[in-house]
Amino acid sequence: MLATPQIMGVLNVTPDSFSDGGQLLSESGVDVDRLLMRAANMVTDGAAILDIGGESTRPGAAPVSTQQELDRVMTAVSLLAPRLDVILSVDTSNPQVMREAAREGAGLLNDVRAFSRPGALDAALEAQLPMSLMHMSDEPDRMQEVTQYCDVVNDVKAFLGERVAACIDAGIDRSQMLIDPGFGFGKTVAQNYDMLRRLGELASFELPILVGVSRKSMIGAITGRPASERVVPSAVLAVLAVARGASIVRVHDVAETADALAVWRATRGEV
Ligand code: 8Y7
Repeated sequence: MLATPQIMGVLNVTPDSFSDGGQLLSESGVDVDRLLMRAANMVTDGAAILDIGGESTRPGAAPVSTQQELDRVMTAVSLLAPRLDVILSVDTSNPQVMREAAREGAGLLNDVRAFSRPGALDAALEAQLPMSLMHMSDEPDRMQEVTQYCDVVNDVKAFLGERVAACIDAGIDRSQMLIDPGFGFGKTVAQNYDMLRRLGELASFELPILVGVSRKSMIGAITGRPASERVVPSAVLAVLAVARGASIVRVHDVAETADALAVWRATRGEV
């Protein structure tokens, strides 16, 4: 586990992500001034990692071509890598995007499909970067119909174990790997909360745990609030995730999460 929990700020260069889509991308492409401003603010607010995504994984989101995804992601990576002292994560399942981003200075590969696409393991092997293996039950369009688990935590652990093994078989070093139970990716509300309650059971992998719960529908289901009004409960869940072993929390609201983690650390005498 990393010494202190790290905040990963979400930077979507997509037209259609569920809570911040279209803010940094218009018809004419990536808005570089806004992107740089947003990214720099997140770093000032306490993000150690920025997660750049060029393809929405929201169910029903428009598929993007490799060229479109490359244009979006590479514009962001080449703009931010030389300017900000932060780890740039690329949220992609596309091996070509992984390769080019690594070449331009990306520092983490975040694949919600856990490097299952043809060529993805080879790209990760070449890149030699930290990589996040996330659980998702099926492709985004079908995942919410695939929520039949024997025991959600044990089944997610079995899946992650298989992906870790696949990475090792491909020649990738275990020290590069992070695991993520994939909150909201093919899980009912109850299963998501079960997973968070029992997050500590993932400690048996002895790998850093990444958690993304920020503004997700599991919060909307409890509070009845739209995505933009889920900031406080998102920060609460981020603290709980860290308290249960998460090393990295992926969030939209960096300053609020940093404050919440700071007061939580103070209660532990870690000021
Ligand atoms: C996660 C994620 C998203 C997550 C990791 C959203 C790209 C959906 N969620 N990556 N990506 N973990 N590793 O609500 O939970 O932001 S997209």
